[in-house]
Amino acid sequence: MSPRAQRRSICAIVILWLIACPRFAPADEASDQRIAWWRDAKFGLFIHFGVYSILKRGEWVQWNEQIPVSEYAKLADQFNPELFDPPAWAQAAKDAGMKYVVLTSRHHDGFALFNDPQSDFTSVKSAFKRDIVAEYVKAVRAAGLRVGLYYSPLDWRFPGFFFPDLYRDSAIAMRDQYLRQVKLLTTNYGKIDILWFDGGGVDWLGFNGVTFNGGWHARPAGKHYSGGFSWQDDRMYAQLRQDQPDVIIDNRTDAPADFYTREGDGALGNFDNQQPWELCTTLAGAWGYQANAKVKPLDQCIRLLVKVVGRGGNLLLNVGPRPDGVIDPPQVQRLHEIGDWLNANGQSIYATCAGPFLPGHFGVSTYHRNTIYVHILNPEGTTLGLPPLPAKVVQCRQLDGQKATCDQSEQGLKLTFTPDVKGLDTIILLQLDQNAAGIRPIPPSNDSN
Ligand code: FHN
Repeated sequence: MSPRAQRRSICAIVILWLIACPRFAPADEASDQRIAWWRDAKFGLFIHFGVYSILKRGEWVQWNEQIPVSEYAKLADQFNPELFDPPAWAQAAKDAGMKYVVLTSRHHDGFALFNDPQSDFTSVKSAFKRDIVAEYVKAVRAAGLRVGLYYSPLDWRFPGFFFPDLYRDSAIAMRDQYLRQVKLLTTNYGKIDILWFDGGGVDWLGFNGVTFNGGWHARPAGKHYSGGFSWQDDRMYAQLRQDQPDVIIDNRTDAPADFYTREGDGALGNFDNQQPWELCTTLAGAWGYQANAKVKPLDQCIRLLVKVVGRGGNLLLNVGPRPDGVIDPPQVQRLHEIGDWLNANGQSIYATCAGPFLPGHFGVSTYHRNTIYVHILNPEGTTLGLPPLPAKVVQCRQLDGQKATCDQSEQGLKLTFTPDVKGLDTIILLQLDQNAAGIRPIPPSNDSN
């Protein structure tokens, strides 16, 4: 990014900060209240599980390999995760220091992990004969974690998804299923804290493409679907708010979102404390189970979590259990290691706000009331220069107990610290004489870049 563009983006952030309250400009008070627990939670477990797990080639295997719907449907007769142990899933999340879990209740292939009397393609009518969502919800709640359900309105079994105007009856049947199944999920399983929609909204219709004279091409960026079909998200949303008034939803339908999604390690993006957002990504490079998935290194996981939280977001980290229902042990081990780090350093993550030092080459910062946590991710030696801070630093210490000092002057702060031997994150606490929420964003100076 050119220095001019960087200045522009920093100015935009500063303006946003000036307009907004120190933490979030409430999109609306009700949404801000609904999502308060989620903003403090910071970290959740995503679970992609379904009949696709049997084939061990990810959750898009049906589309990627163009498996006919009738062929693919036979997988339900093989679906029998005999080691399915939802308390173990919940414990893995808890051991990781995660505060919520989001399970795919139905992905694009149409296989529902819950009971739907009007669908034969469900876990209840499969060889497994059990309502996975019911057992999952019970276990996650019992573990004291918040309950999330992923749901994909689109369903590859309906030609009306691909050609909503040509196969209008099929598209309407798909919408009827959407409205019916959301009703089932929000009335049959008690309190649901998060509904994570995926593959909804008009822009997914037609596979994000547009047909013309019998042809098809990708819809030009920014050009929305303009056909005659509607998901009727307003109907879904009215029903949702009635059945689960406190549930929070993401921005992947056309209904009002409580939080926004970024997807993949590469989508870390910019600092944004104006709208609640979450980065979802995989722990092992795959959403649905893939036999050759390699778990990401611990430092990559922890540093991503710190970078996300230091930009104002939450991290939703995904596992895809094996066909037998077990999360691969190396992934469970990694989750435990992340939890060990959060046990020691969680106060610099949970219930914090991003800033006031904006992200820079040095790393990021977070704060909680009158304590700033400077996360030094890329130490250069044992000192770090930070721009002037419009508050008095009354105490400076290193979270791991190692020696750290802070020299404050009108020119800025000079931190002297002991780099984290594991090279993960050196966290310096700066105790202020006031609440950090009143401090405007502080762009990185050259020293701290
Ligand atoms: O197509 C899906 C994909 O399979 C996966 O579920 C991700 C997770 O966010 N969402 C969609 C791709 O954006």
